[in-house]
Amino acid sequence: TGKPRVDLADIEKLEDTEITFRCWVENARVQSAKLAFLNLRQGLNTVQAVVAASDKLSKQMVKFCGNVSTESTLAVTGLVKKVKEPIKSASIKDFEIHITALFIEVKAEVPLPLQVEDAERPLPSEGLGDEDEKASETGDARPLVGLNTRLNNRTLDLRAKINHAIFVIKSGVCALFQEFLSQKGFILIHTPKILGAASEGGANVFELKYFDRPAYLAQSPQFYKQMLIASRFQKVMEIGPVFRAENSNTARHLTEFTGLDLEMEFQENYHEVMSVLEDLMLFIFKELNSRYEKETELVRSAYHVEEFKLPESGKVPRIPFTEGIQMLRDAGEELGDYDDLTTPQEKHLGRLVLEKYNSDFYVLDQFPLAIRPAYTMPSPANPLLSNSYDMFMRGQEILSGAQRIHNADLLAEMMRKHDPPVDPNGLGTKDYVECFRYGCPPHGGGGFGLERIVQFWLGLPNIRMCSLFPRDPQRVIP
Ligand code: ATP
Ligand code: AMO
Repeated sequence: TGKPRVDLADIEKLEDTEITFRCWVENARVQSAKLAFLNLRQGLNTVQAVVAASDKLSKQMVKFCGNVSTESTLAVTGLVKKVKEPIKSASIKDFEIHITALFIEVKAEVPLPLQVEDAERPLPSEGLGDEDEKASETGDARPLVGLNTRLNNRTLDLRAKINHAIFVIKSGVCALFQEFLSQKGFILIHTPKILGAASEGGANVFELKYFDRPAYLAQSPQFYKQMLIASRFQKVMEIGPVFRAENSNTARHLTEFTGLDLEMEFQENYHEVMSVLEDLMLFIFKELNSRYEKETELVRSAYHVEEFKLPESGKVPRIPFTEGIQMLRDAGEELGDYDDLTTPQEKHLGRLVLEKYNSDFYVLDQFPLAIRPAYTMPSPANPLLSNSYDMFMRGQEILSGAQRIHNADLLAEMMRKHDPPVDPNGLGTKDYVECFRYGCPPHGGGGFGLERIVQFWLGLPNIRMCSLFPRDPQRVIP
């Protein structure tokens, strides 16, 4: 039509004017030979449109508009009219569009492999395995569509408002992470993801062909972020992909996820690092609540998830690992002083902490040394413990971190003694260990799993929902 396209967010200012806008068809229905209704979507807004036959508009036009296929993209021209009764089925409740012209830009094929309205509904369960087409337990006649079908048709799935909200929040967490840490003087770094040897010295790495030799995908920026501290960068942060060749088919593991990492020099005590991490998360939670209230509410209400509780005092519960063990024992769990917690035990502790401290967010400090990576600083008070910590949201781990060993000889010794051992002279590890021979301040840091922060903030049943195109042991497409 050559007219400027409008944003439906401005509709209040456009009453009684004729507008042209780009939109998607949510649904279209012919009411009678003279009347058809359409639900049109633009961004997160939906509006109802009416096509009524008159001397200017033919019955053929009514039929044509009422039969446009769902998910087609259109250019629509129409008059903005205030309605008497609020419209329930649209997000724009006080106005509707009286269509005068409609142009189909791209017609969506019929049938769609996935209905977007099905993607709007909650998952039947964690959505692992083949639960597609499982009937709803809510008494709804239409069966709920499982996660596999949704992910196989991800571009249609992602059109659902609930999915837009998830990824707006995910983007928000990254922006807030950077905003807070930049303000504290952290600089954003970009470390290599193609490595000559396994980062962390572990086994969970993907090998790839790098010309005529093997290389590996980074399972963490760990060595590099520490090497930058040894390069006199005092505070560094990174947001980047992390690859894990773990055959973990759970609701909280991916083979590729986004790591939010930081590393910093400290003055007296590694608790300075923990304070930065706690303040960072409190800032992120507070700003998510204010800047992303609408998106958070949209997702949580679909899944009947309770709000995320934070301590009123503003003080994050910082619980020594041994105290956590004691809380679990008092609640009937059997476990030794230096045992690692299983996932069910972690979740149990989450419930106990919530009861005691009224917080869904907390930190466990002073983990047993034996269950931590080789670079972890042993605790000066008890060599079986370490200056290391994990953070939890709703009883599930979102971060691991520690004070690191900054003495090359001690680091080499701890690597050799580690189970499984790490070769301190190996390709890739040698440069890391040697960098501490030429001066390095005490330092510590941590790594968050971004998808987990989003998953547990929203209380979602599966981490795959928080990755645009998730990778897991079964899935590398789309
Ligand atoms: P981190 O790597 O820091 O320990 P994480 O939360 O990924 O973080 P993992 O050690 O990978 O921790 O696993 C923690 C728990 O997750 C395990 O104790 C186990 O209970 C559970 N888990 C891991 N893989 C599987 C799997 N394939 N099936 C069932 N549970 C698993
Ligand atoms: P870790 O191995 O515990 O620590 O990883 C850090 C955080 O990353 C997340 N995470 C995952 N998210 C999705 N899928 C996975 N398979 C997965 N594995 C881990 C978790 C976890 O807390 N170098 C250390 C960090 C450090 O000490 O700075 C590390 O990589 O939220």
